[in-house]
Amino acid sequence: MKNHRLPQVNSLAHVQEHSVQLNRKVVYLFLSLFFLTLLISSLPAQASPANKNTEQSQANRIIVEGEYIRESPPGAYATAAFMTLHNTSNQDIYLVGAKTNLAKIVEIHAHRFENGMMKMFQVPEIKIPAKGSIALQPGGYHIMLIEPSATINQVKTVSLDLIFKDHSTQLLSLPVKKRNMKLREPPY
Ligand SMILES: [Cu+2]
Repeated sequence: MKNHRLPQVNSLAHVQEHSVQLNRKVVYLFLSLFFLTLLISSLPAQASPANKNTEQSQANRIIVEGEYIRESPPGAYATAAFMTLHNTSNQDIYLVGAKTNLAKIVEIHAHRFENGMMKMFQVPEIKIPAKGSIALQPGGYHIMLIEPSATINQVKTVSLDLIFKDHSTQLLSLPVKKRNMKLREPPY
């Protein structure tokens, strides 16, 4: 009886061992796939602007002055950031974008007269001439924050990255300014 049962136990143990090995293989396969996915998804992040700043970066040639962000009116779909950009270099520099965690979409906008009305439109870039300055101000160039987070009105400053043509970035801390209704300024 004993002799007869022993091989069965051994065989069962063998099956268990085999299935443990198989499970390990499956786990390794999943881990490999997981890390491969992580690697692939991290590739665009490595190429992201934040890592590209060097001494010669365009971002380092730009001095930002008078930067602020407008308080967003209740239920508004957008608000805007304004500032003056000074180019200290001998070459034209282009602002090509901006980003912040507090808005879904960030665009560079300008204004033009259309049918007797001021209308804003998106532009791909703003040229900051060599040794010159450009003002982003209500009714002119502005950085449009579309679908801003409600948090904007509850914080004192908003972090915003300016992105230049060479992919270099400059991180700004913009104070949040209340809207002055008496001034009748253009909203953006
Ligand atoms: Cu706009």
